[in-house]
Amino acid sequence: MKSLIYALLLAYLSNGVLSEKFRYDNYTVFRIHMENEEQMKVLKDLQDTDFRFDFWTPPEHPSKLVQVMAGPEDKDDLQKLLTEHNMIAEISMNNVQEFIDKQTIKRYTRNEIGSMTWNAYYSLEDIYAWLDDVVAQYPDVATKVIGGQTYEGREIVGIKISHGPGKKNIFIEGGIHAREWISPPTVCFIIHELLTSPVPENMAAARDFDWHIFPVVNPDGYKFSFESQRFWRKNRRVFSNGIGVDLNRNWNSNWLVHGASTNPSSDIYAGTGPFSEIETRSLSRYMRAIGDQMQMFLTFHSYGQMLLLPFGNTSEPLANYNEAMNIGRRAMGALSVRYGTEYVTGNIVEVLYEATGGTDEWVKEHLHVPIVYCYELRDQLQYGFLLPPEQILPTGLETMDSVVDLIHQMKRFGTMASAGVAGKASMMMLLGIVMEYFL
Ligand code: 0X9
Ligand code: ZN
Repeated sequence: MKSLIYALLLAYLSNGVLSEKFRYDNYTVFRIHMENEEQMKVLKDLQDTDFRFDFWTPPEHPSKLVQVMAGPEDKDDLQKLLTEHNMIAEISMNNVQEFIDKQTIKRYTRNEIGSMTWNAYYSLEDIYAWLDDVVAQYPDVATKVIGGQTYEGREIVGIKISHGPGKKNIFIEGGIHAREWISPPTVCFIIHELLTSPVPENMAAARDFDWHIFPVVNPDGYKFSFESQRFWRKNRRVFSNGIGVDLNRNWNSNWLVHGASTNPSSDIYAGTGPFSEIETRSLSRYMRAIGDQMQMFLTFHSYGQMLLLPFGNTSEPLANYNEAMNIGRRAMGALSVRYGTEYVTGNIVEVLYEATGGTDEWVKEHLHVPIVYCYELRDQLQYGFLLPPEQILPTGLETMDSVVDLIHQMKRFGTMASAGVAGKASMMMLLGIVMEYFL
C-alpha cells in the first residue's frame, strides 16, 4: 500500500509539478582526466551510488576522458573528490542553461514539409506531423507505419518507403535515448533525402530496398526531455522507487549481463526483465515480422563519433564481424569526405564499453541481420547532448553520405551474405577492395 501511494505520488509529481521545465542555471559540465584504474574505480562508484551527478560519458577506460554534469550545490563536492584522488578536470560548460538556450526550437507548420528546416530542433508532435505530411505528399512510395506503443499510450510512428514489391528491408531506429536530440533530425533527414534527393546514388538507394524508418522510438522520453528535463534518457514508466527504463538495456539479448543496473533510479536501469517494456516488446514484434528479409539495421545515438558493431558483451569477432568492419570503415571514410568528421569503427566493447540488452545486439542475435551498426553521432567531447542546431544539417548530410556508401557496398560486394557465411563474404569484400585499387 505504502509503495502504491509512493508510486502515485511520483507519477503525480512527474506529470504535474516536476513537469515544469527544469532549469540548469549554473550547472557545470566537467571533462575529467584519469590516469589509472584506481581513479576510474572512484568515478565508477560515484556513478553507481550518487545520482546527483549525471555521467554524460561513463568512466570505462583510464585513458578516456569522462564528461560529468553537476549542479551548483554539488559541484564543489565533485571537485573535492577529484582533488583527493589527484584527478584533473577542466570545465567544458560552466552554465549549462546558456547552452540549452542556444538549442533553437522551431515550430513546424502543418502541410508545409519545407517548414522543417534543418537548423532547429522539433518537438515530438511536430516530428509526427511532418511524417504525416510527408506521407501525404509522396503517397505512391511512402506509408505511415506504427512500430509499437509506449507506456504513456503513444504510438511509435514511422514511415515505410517502398518503390515496389520484392525488395529486402532496411530498418532505421532513432531517438531511443531521449536526450540525444541529434538522432531524430538525422533520421528525418535520411527520410527527406530518400524521397527528394536528385542525386542518382540516393535515388538508387531509395529504390532498391524497402525502408522502415522510425525517428523517435522512445516518444514518451523525447517529449519529457523537451518539456521537462533536458537530460532525460529513459522511457517514462513509473516505479515505486524511480522512473524510467533504459530501453537500450531492455532487449532480450544478454539482458542485464553488462553495463546495466537493477536500480530504477539509475540511467541504465534494465527493467524488470527482458522486454518488460511495451516499447521494446511491441517494436520487436514489428521487426520480427519483417526480420527474415532485413539486410541492414541502423540505430542512431549520440555522442562520440563512433560506428559500433555488436556485441556488447565480448570483443570476439562474432558472425560476419570482419566483413562488417571493412564495410563500416569504408562508410566512415565516405562520411569524412564532406567536412573531415572522423569516426572510430569497432566493436562496442573495444571502442565504447561493455553494455548488453541493446536493439543492435537483439537484431543481430535473433534476426541474423548481416549489417548492424550503432552510430554515435557528433560531437566528441565539446557540446555533447547540446549539439548546436547549426550542426544538424552537416550531421545529416555527412551521415547520409555514409548510408549511401553502405548501400553501395552491400550491393557491390554482395553483402546479401547471411551473418553465417562470414568467410566467403569477407573474401568477396577483399577482392572488391583489391579490384577497386587497381581499376
Ligand atoms: O550505452 C548505450 O546504450 C549506447 N551509448 S549512449 O552513450 N548513446 O548511451 C551504446 C549502445 C551500443 N550498443 C549496445 N551496447 N548494445
Ligand atoms: Zn544513446
